[in-house]
Amino acid sequence: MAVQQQVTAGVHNGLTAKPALRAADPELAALMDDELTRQEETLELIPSENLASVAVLEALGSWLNNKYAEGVPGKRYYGGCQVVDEVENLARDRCRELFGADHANVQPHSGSQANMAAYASVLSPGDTVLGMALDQGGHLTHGSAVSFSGRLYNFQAYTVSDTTGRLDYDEVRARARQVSPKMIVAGYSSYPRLLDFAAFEDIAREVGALLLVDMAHFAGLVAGGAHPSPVPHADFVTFTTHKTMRGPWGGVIMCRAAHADAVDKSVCPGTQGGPQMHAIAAKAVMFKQCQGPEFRTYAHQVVSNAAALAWGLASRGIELTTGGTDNHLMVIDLRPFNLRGRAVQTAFDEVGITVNANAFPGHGGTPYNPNGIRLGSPSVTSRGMGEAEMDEIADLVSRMLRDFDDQTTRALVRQRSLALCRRFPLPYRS
Ligand code: DSN
Repeated sequence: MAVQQQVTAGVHNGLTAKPALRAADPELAALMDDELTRQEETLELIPSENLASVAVLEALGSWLNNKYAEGVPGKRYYGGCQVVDEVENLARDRCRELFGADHANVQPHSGSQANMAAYASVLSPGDTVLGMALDQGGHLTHGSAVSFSGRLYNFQAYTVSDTTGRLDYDEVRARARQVSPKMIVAGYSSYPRLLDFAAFEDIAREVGALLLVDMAHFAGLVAGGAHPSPVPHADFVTFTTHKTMRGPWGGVIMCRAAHADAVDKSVCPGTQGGPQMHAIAAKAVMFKQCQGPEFRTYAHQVVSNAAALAWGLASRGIELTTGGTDNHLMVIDLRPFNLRGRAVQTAFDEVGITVNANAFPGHGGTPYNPNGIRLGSPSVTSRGMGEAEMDEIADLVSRMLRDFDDQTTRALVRQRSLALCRRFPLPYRS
């Protein structure tokens, strides 16, 4: 009876009904309902988050979960892999076709695992690698001392320019000459500008290094033709599938043919055991979606929306690192407001705007409480929002920062953020 009431209370389609789960574990089912409501009623501005389609989630929540398939298609260590071989081949072929890559391994469980396996395919512990440090906009796996990357390898960092906040490729070249890395890593988690892949390739060739581009953040923009592709320039390209790609949580490694066997062995048995076949199936669905015209429109809209949001913020006097954005993300400098990232993130949660506190070069804060917040357009664009809504969001952000302690402002912003959310529902209920 309780199950039936919940089912009829608006949660009635294939994804939200979950009759078996509601019967088996009502407590967990209720938490899932709460999280769906939270997602529906908040403006998701964390640039690494997005909305997977119903088709992707249907593949993910399936009996493909049940199969062990260590190895690669055609060379598995377990019987019964005839069908999952076809599933993985679909994902691999679609990935190669989408990005024009020689080889793809679609098994990494996440972006960090993809980087770990890609590094281990050609590097030995202690080898020198040049990457963008975490406090410069890089990722944990680009050499942070608290990550396997910084502990296993001799990571050296290149930095952004003190004056512009942008990469200066002469400085990157000088740093590469200085440290003679075996690999250069290009990629970021919070750099709001395009990377010059040809420059990175040229620097890597000059110093005899391999080039790995971590396009975790912008893979979907590349797939949709809204961003230059690193694939022709790099020996390895890694990415995540749950950010701008709008797929299931996971990672992928692409590489030149010469590294294909080493990469496959480095993923399994090198750094992982069995692949998650349900996630690989969902990645296959995602790659198919990325090949279509709708996705191209989406990717271009993500970039236009980020530009509109950045313009809306800048025109209200809010300072952004590097002055704006070329991609899907931007970082607000909170110092002029005398605010810190942690308090802002918490206050924004209260008013239905989800952001994350983020460091930026020369910020002077701490990693846990930096002086910036990072915003992005991928998720709100997936809801169907456009430039007009970006201006509305910029206005809400601006009001919050200007009248930070004012409860009337907070109530008004909450009212307006909720109204916006209601106009652009998530795809999971209807
Ligand atoms: N944690 C991710 C992000 O938010 O950017 C990076 O993988």
